[in-house]
Amino acid sequence: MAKSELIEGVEARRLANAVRALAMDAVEKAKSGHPGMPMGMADAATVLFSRFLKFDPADPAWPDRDRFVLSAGHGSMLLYALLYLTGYADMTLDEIKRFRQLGSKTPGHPEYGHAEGVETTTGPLGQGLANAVGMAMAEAHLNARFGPELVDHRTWVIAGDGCLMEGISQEAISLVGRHRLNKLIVIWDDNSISIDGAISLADATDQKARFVASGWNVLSCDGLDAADVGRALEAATASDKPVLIACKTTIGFGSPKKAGTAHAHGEPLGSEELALTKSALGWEYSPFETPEDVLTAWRKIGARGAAQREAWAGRLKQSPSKAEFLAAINGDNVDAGLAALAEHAAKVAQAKPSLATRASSGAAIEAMFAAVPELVGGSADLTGSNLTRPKTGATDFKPENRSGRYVHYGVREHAMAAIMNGMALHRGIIPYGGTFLTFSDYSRPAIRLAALMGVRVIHVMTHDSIGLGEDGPTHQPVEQLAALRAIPNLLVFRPADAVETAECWQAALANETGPSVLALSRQATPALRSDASDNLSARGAYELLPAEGGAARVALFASGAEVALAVQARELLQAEGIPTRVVSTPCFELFDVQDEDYQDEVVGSPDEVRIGVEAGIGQGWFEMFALSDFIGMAEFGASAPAKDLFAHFGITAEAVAEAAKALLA
Ligand SMILES: Cc1ncc(C[n+]2csc(CCOP(=O)(O)OP(=O)(O)O)c2C)c(N)n1
Repeated sequence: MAKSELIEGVEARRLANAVRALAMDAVEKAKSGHPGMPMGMADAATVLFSRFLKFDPADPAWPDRDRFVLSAGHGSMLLYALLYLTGYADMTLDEIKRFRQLGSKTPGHPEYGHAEGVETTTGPLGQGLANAVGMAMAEAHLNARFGPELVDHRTWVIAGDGCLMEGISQEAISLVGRHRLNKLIVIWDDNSISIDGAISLADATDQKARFVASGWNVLSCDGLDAADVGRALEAATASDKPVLIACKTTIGFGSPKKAGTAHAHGEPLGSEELALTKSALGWEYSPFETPEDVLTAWRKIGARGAAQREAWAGRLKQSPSKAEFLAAINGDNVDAGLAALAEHAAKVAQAKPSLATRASSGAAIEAMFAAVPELVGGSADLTGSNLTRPKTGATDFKPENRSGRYVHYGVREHAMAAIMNGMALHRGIIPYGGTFLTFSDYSRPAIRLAALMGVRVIHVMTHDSIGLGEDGPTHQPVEQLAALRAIPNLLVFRPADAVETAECWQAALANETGPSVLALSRQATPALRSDASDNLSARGAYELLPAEGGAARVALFASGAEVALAVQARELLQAEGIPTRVVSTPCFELFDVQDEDYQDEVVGSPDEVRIGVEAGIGQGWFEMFALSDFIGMAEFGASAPAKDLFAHFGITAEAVAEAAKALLA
């Protein structure tokens, strides 16, 4: 590294050593963590933060800041050290000392919402890279919508070998390559080491060739040479395509015994080696101490962005689009969308269409799309099946039309979900995307992170049961609803008819603190509701039909397309003089948070026979509604017409009525 490289009067290496020292000390104190990556990448990150990244610690959420994503989340101390050194108010030295402790702003992996400057939760490798693609897409879209005066920033990523080995990376890089989003710059920590040892144990990919093949520009640099890193980053900012910078580093750089080995990856150096390392780096300060000249220089670096932010604020003030821009960033148009959906629900309550709920969802999207310009839809190559594309108002997002509000994600369910997370985190976009419910398994890791982060992402998942018929068991979800319901802070909706579908869309759109899944039928369902004045689905479960001829002896609980079947079963039972009521259960999670009185009222008296009906597994049903029995699936489906399958698996009105009578006997 060129010794002469000076930043704010201090040698770049000395600035980087402050990052290294904090990372080593924090991991040592916590007795756990990953020092190797921050030690290897400290020089490159120093160059990025001091010379390229547009940020202002005094206003961390400034909308036109560059986004920085530490995809290699195990190296979290790299980010925490940089946030502390550059002067983010909430990242105090105490927080650094509380690394990995309960309630700290410095959890083991960066978690969105804990400390300012952490743009996304990373740790599950590859997710951050795909989030960054979503952020870059959001930037490009909003840049087209509001112009460069208000939106003109880059997305920078530090990714490791692990991120690049994960399958999601290929999904993400090929999509962004196709879109030629040149403001995305990925700095690859090319250190040839992961946990088990050398990367060559498990991978011989020519990564540079892979990125080139996916439509990227690829640059290389010596990650331990600030001048060389600066040269590469400078070149990257002039690219006409997304850029990968292969940044050659040494894991655990500075450690005499551990550098360049997997031993530096994920364990404290140990006091002896730590002392040897500091001495090798010429760092003669006590634990957690950053010498004044170094801290002053870092704080000056942190203060530089204020001028850019103020200039931007001035432009915003003058802009005729100011109100529209702020409404977009703050999600203020959601109210108009909710109103449009309420109007739509009232119409379908009158019209009473018999439609597949996927078609009702398409109509709901159509109804609100114009009212909420922030909605950006898409599908993982199933547009015609998911019915996610409104007939009016949606054009394709593409290089020639970045203001397009419809994304063809290609066959990339996992990246689609992670990209939507990135869009939502960026703000200014409310993403929704479609696939088949059975492939929620492919999206699941990213859905889980959306739930953990608490971001509004809406998944439209159609073909939600054996009711899809002939495509067979590979495509028929059985355990997916239960599996999704197991994710905390995720709302899983399964509407029964057109009114409920509009209501569920309303609840999903209003859910700004977490993701939602809309599970929708391929097959038509009859209209069940004729009044949409109150959003009953938002209560999670409600009595659709009361018992007649006395107190209910049977209560049938059903979701989605099976509600109509429960209604038929009720008719059979009522015809035999058995008072039976039907409860529709579009969203377990929302029912679970209703007050106890309401829950008791819906669940009913212990004297009733209570049967659940859903063409999926019964897991979760018995506890939620204190059931006596459940009619559903206990095995995989089969390839046949839907009607035959329901008969074959015993999910029929007759079977429900028989089960009720058996329990009453
Ligand atoms: C999806 C996922 N799988 C596994 C892990 C566990 N893990 C954390 S770091 C790591 C190795 C990463 O290697 P690399 O990216 O080269 O990081 P470095 O060793 O250079 O720090 C693994 C397997 C994880 N965090 N996420």
